[in-house]
Amino acid sequence: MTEDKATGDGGRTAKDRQLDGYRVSQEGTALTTDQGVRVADTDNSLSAGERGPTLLEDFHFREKITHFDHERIPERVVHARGSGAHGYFQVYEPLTDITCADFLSDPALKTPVFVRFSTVQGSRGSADTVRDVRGFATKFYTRQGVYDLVGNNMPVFPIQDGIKFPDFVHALKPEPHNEIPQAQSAHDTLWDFVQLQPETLHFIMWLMSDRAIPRSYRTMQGFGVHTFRFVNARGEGTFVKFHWKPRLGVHSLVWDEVLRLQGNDPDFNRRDLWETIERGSTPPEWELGVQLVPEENEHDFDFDLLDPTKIIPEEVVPVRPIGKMVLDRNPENFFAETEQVAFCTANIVPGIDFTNDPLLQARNFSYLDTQLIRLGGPNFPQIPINRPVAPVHNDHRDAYHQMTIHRSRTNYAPNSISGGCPGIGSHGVFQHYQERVDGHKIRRRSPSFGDHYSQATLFWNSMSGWEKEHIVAAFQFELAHVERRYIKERMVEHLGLIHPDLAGRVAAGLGLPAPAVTSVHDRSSPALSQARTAFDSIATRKVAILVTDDVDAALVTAVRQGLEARGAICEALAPHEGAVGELTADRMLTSAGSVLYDAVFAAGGDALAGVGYAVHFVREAFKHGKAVAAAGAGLRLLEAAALPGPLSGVVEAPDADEAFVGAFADAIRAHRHHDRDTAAVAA
Ligand code: HDD
Repeated sequence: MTEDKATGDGGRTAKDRQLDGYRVSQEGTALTTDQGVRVADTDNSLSAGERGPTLLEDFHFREKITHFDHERIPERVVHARGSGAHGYFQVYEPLTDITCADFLSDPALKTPVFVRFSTVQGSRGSADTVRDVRGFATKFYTRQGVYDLVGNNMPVFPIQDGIKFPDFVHALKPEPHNEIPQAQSAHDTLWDFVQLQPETLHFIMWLMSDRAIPRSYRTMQGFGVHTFRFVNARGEGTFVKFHWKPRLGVHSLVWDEVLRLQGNDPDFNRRDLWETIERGSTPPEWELGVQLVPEENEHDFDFDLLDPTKIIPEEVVPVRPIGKMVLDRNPENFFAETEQVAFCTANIVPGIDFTNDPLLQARNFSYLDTQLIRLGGPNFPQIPINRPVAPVHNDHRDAYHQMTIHRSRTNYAPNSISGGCPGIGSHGVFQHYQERVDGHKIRRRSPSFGDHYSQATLFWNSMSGWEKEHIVAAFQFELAHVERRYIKERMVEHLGLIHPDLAGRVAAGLGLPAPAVTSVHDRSSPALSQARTAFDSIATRKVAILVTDDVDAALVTAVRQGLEARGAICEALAPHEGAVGELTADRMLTSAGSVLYDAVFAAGGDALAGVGYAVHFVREAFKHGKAVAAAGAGLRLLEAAALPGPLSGVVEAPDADEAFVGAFADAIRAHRHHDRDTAAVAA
């Protein structure tokens, strides 16, 4: 059982080796039917004469078309659009005092994982960069069976009880009469639901924040959302909340950039994940942290630990880092892996257990149920990507797509004919946490779930100035798309109960009166602000270098080398493909919008200032708060762009010396320069 140790076999995991058995290469093969019969012609169907009707006996034609006709499976009812990757998880130190989970017990163990990131509202073909929650689902292939941590990039959910999930999703999705809008929350039905269901409000604050428009899947947090339980070998429980923290910090796009990206590259987040893993130098990495609450402290908070619309502020219960996850291999086939992967919150292993969070309880039913229709029957755990690396033995039999040839003469328990096998083990078995449960059968929300405003206020209070600015703008944008005025008015009233400042500013944009001022608390949780995230690296940031044929190649090389040494990715963009002076263009300028990059360097030559698209490129990057630099002849492009100033993040110098490169890297490291958010620059 040591095959998953961190060393040996070229870093390949037990899951890799298992998947090998299913991988098929077409290289050097001849075309056959599904029955293995070699095919002579796949371009012309069998017909009665050259101009005659197609013959029914053309089994190759019929098989080919039939298979094609059945290629689609239902997309996920939510989280339909996603991207997956393989990797591993490694715990820092044994956690055996709090959990008997094997994969959390040995720092030398690399547990294989498959992660699927997703958007929630849109169809499979929708754009990546929309205002939405992102799914962050991790399948751990542990030696004790599959553990799924099916989380989101926001720590709270819009509803408290799973019975409201169909209502929320129906309200969120495109409206039923005309299926508009696609992958957008800015429409009447969503906001109608929100104004009537104030438990959504804390989540809505997150949704209106920049968390809903991540720069990359690699720069967003993940949360298990619910309070779960760790259980140790003595059967003692500890409440736990899971946090994934990205190594590169939590970074977002800006709204105008989001809108333009949807046209420039609808696959922006998917491509970013894929290309980063292919490049290999800085694989996506997260630290797993836990907030632990002893059972006896369950009622120490002014909210209910079982309420999934609440966080435990990190300042109250610190996040303890327990391990890291690295994603280092792309799937080989999107459908086989990313589309067919089936997560289920009920997939847990010894040492981890549920709580009575009513949302979690509903999820434990929903996920298995949805896979039955989506993947066509109860044998979906046998699909390669879903197979545990732990051995599977039970008396489940038959059903659609059974892949296993069970040799046993018995399929029931107890039996004597097969020696009682598979028998009940004594070691490593899953033991449910023995929680005492006592109560009347009722349909009623616990009064401890009743406060829907305090944590929404906490979130607002914790934001920096520019984050508040973005939240106000997001509310204005969304509510401006709502047709019914009374819905806007009700929303402004709710916002007044969150914070009068927020309500007043949103109301002003909508031409509505500010609601009467109510008193709200002034507590904050600084850890919630993205202004406090990691800004220590420019690794994987993409920099556009604008050049024309008369460019000074030495200048470009100096900057490029300086940035690449710090981990950035540079691309030279020129008005045409091919050779540009002594350089080679990586891309044609007009085929690449500034929104595809995190920073821009105007390198010149002299002709650059006359290229209209380059002027637009720089102005647009500036408008989106990105680092802008110019040296040598490139300075003239900045003059032509007439950027307002002085504002941060613009670096200019006659030569590209080390000080210039350092200053440019510092400007890139800041990610976005938000003092420009309101700068008057048209792009
Ligand atoms: Fe869910 C998919 C995350 C509440 C029902 N959910 C799904 C996925 C993620 C989440 C990341 C995509 C998994 C993948 O990549 O295949 N869902 C959450 C989180 C929730 C949550 C973090 C609250 C804390 N979900 C939730 C509720 C219900 C569902 C309350 C139903 C009662 N979710 C589903 C589903 C999906 C799903 C219908 C659709 C596709 C799938 O399961 O496999 O069963």
